[in-house]
Amino acid sequence: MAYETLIVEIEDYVALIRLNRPDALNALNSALLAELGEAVAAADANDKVRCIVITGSDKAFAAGADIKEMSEKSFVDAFTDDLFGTNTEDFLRCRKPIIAAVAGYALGGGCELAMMCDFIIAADTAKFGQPEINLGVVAGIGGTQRLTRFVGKSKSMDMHLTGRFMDAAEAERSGLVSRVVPANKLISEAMATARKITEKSALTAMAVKEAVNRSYETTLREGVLFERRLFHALFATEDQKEGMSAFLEKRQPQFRDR
Ligand code: CO8
Repeated sequence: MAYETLIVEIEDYVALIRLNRPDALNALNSALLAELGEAVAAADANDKVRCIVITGSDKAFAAGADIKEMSEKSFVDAFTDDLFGTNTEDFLRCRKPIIAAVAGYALGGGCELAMMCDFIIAADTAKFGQPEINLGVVAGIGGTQRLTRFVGKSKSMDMHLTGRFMDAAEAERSGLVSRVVPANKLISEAMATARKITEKSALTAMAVKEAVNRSYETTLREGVLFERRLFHALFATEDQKEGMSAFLEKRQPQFRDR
């Protein structure tokens, strides 16, 4: 399917979704957000996709929500249309693993989009920030909540109150990103990581995603119980038998997602 604001390629069971509004540093306008929702839902439903990578350009993952498009909105417009609410819920419905591969600016909604992915691989050029305060607003798709869980209250307050940017080294040090790679290796590293995930049982990968995400939604005790029940349930799958037999027989497992 052809998109106006995205480039989507599927290779080796990985869907690579590239945000493509170069003239606006991939600012997230309604057209892009709608297409991103469609592309992610299509990848989630596609048997030829087992992992998704979302990236931008060398200069910007995304410089935030599109300020030109937002600037004239009233409270009534934003509230009545549930501005960005539906996009967020659609995105979070995806059950397959999503990696954000971030080079350059990931600001405002761009930083929040990266944090809504399952993990972030950053180029050494990446810059993260929540500068909404400079525009007289706050983050709108989870920045105050997710960044705080990633990096703790003090750094999150610092980022949101000053609007400063965090470079890749600081982002790795503070737990926002899983690893930093040279900019010219970002896509190859992200794709290699995604391919590694595609070799696992897709069923088990979905269970991992559900269980880790549950840790954000619940108490430790409830989360651990949820995990234990998933662990028990996976003994009903062929992939558990295959995974454990393969280990004992000293061979690679052949998972069938059953
Ligand atoms: N919206 C619209 N256009 C943008 C945006 C944006 N967020 N960011 C950059 N652009 C445009 C610029 O207007 C410029 O266009 P033009 O050439 O037509 O004037 C072009 O991209 C290039 O930008 P610059 O000339 O400014 O490039 P610089 O290299 O000088 O600066 C910066 C790069 C530092 C990234 C700078 O562009 C900047 O500060 N951008 C705005 C960053 C920002 O404030 N982001 C937060 C936006 S608010 C937000 O995200 C709210 C979140 C709520 C939920 C989001 C859901 C999706």
